[in-house]
Amino acid sequence: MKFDVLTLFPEMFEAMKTSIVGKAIEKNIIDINLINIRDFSKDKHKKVDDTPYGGGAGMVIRPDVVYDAYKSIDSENAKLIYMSPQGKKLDQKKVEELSKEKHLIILCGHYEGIDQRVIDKLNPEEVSIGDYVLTGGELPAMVLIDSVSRYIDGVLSETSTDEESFSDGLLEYPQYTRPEVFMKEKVPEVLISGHHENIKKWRRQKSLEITYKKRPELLNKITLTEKEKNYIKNLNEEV
Ligand code: 4FN
Repeated sequence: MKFDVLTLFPEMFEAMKTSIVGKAIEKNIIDINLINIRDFSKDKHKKVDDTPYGGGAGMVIRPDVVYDAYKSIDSENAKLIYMSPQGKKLDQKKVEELSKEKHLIILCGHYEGIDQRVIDKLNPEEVSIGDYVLTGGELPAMVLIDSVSRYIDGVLSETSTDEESFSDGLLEYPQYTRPEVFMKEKVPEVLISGHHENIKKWRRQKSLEITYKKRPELLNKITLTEKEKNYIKNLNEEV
């Protein structure tokens, strides 16, 4: 999968070269190409922004520079995404959908944003990572690339993709490793038992319990068996 990122701060993406995403780049499973919008400035001082019409604080990125930067990419069969607080919130369903694309072009804003005319002309899909004020779209772009990359064949080891509890929409069951006793607290007995059927059942129940207690709204997005619905109902009656 190819990611072209249009940004004024390509150096920020260096952080991605470590981690699993970095490994996937080395293995040529994904290709992240950074396009510095500033390279398309026609100004002798490489200026890309200007003051907002109508007044107000800050600077706005010029539409012509963004348009020229976009036009430098071969966009045939590519999907354009604009990281923006005005977009639909990124969720796991959208991540899976985007992972099926061959080529994503990701546009990142900065300062007060990008001149609306080039946004309207390029008509990107707007995607947000959440409702908080940020200084730019670069961190959101990295969040999107990280989450989408995990879904591409060969990025993760086989077992982690089909066994992971968060791909089924539930929160994760608690994890334990050595030592067996930490500050007088023992690892749950069932996990040491070696009884795989019981371990599987215990983990599923813990996932249901934790999701119900901490993020009950997640349960509305998924289908549960009658047995599982009953298990949750019984959690209520215990307290
Ligand atoms: N942010 C809000 C309302 C109004 C403005 C902002 C804001 C970076 C260029 C956009 C922010 C959050 C999630 C991109 C926020 C995201 C951005 C994102 C982002 C500089 C203009 C700006 C949501 C709090 C009501 C600045 C909220 N996902 N403006 O942050 O790019 O992708």
